[in-house]
Amino acid sequence: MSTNVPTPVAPLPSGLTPWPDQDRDRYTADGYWDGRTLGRLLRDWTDSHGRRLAVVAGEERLTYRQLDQRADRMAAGLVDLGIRSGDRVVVQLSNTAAFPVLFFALARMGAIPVLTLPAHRITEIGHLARLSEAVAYVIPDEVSGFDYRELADQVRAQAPTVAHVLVDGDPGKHTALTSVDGEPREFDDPDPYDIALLLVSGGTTGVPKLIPRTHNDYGFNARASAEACDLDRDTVYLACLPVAHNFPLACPGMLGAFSVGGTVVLSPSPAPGDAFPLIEEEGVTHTALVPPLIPLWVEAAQWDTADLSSLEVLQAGGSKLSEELARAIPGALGCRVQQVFGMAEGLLNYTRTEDDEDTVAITQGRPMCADDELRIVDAAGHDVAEGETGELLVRGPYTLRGYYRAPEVNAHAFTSDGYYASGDLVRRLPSGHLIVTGRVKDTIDRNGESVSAEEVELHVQSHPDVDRCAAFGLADVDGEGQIICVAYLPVKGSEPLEVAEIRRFLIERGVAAFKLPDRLMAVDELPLTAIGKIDKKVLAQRVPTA
Ligand code: OOB
Repeated sequence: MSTNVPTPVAPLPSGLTPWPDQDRDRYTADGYWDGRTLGRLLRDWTDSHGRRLAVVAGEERLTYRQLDQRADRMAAGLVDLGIRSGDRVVVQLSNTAAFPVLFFALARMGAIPVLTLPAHRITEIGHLARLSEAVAYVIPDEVSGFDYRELADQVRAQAPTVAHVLVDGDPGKHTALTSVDGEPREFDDPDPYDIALLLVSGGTTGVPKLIPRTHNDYGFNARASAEACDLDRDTVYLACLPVAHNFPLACPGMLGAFSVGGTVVLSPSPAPGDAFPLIEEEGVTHTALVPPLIPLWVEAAQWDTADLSSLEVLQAGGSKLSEELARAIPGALGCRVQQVFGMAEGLLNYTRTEDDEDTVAITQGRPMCADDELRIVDAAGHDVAEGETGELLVRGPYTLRGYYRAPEVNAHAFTSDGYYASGDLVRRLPSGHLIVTGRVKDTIDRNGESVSAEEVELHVQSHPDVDRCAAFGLADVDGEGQIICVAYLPVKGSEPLEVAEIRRFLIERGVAAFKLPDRLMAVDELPLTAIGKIDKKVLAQRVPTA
């Protein structure tokens, strides 16, 4: 949807598009925004839970007090290096103790982390470092055979503002993160109404955008999430997705667990071989996965002897969880499932503990906050009838009003009255729960008909020889529009499928002719994005030319 009117409020010098004054006053008066910076929050949590265990990462175990002190020392070290309040720092750490220490150190001295993911490479990091004019880049030394110190050389060549490369581990010719250490001292608190961090947008098309999140809105995001998900001081949260992603970071994730005095366990990866022993040893109660990873856990749990009985909730979010998998999780993993439909831009939807089994299996949850304002609109921007499908628009106390340094994008990604156009197609049940039915742009334009990729996927997936699949459009070499291509993972031991057979199968199900796949390709893996969603861009590139 687009009403081609630019957002009315101009960005601040920091790059934040602020909420209009009346919303700012309302969110503050209602207590959503409590005026505390993220650095202050850690101080307050330490005052309440100082001796409790905050972080487990490899051999390291930090209490709240130790985390607080290490953040203070690193904040002083960053300032001693010449990094100032408001400077941007590209952070690309894996799930190690250095992440929370650096995160709070930056929050304390007011520099702004640009939170990238371990799988990002020069295309993304170079772009984000230039866009943010970052002064520093923080990396691990080497992970799974990939040397980030070499990537840092490329980044510096592309982004001359990057004056410091700080390495968690062996620094080589760069600077060791452990040497960033100074005598603790108090700094002026940054403005809680201004940017605390920049998140990378999750889109799988085009270059990533940066999403400014303020101290006020992100603190609320974490606190309210912890409440919606019933976390308490006995919560042991396992971050097995990359912790720099919004989902494991604050939905409720690491920050949500801290907000109630719980413990955060950082896993080097979401592989069952890494995660299962941690669940057993640390008594993990909550964790989060993207749906493409869940079948691996379900399968591994059948033979793995690790005791997973402490696990109470598996959160599934980031892409659509099939109803079938949602219903299989409790039996396979011995825990409840919670669906999370969220976005780095803000809005979060959760299924709740009190929701019945069907609601949890079929819906992607309902908004976290009573003041999340949602509209569901048609292509012309008009509200659809209740229960109908349309694009989700949203504004509220933790949803952005503008991307960072992106006036052209902002001109069509927001309505003139500040709603963010999510690009997600949803319908709403009378209970307020949402069902995500696809992306506005994830449709295939075939002979003038617009075909929903998700609908094709649901039909193809019901074939007994298809384990999982992804549908996408490819340019029609003989015509104007696109053809429908489906890549599928075959069920183990099944015979190869011909496209004619899948077309016959869909016709028997009563599917209209214009929705039938034109090409079918068997694959041994579905490529994933940096956070683990199916990457259709890469799939489309892998289709052999016919
Ligand atoms: C999460 O955040 P992002 O920014 O990586 O991606 C957001 C997009 C949404 O706009 C939607 O298209 C898709 O990912 N998505 C889902 C979904 N959750 C996210 N699509 C269908 N079903 C779901 N449950 O992915 C994210 C952020 C916070 C919490 C959880 C996920």
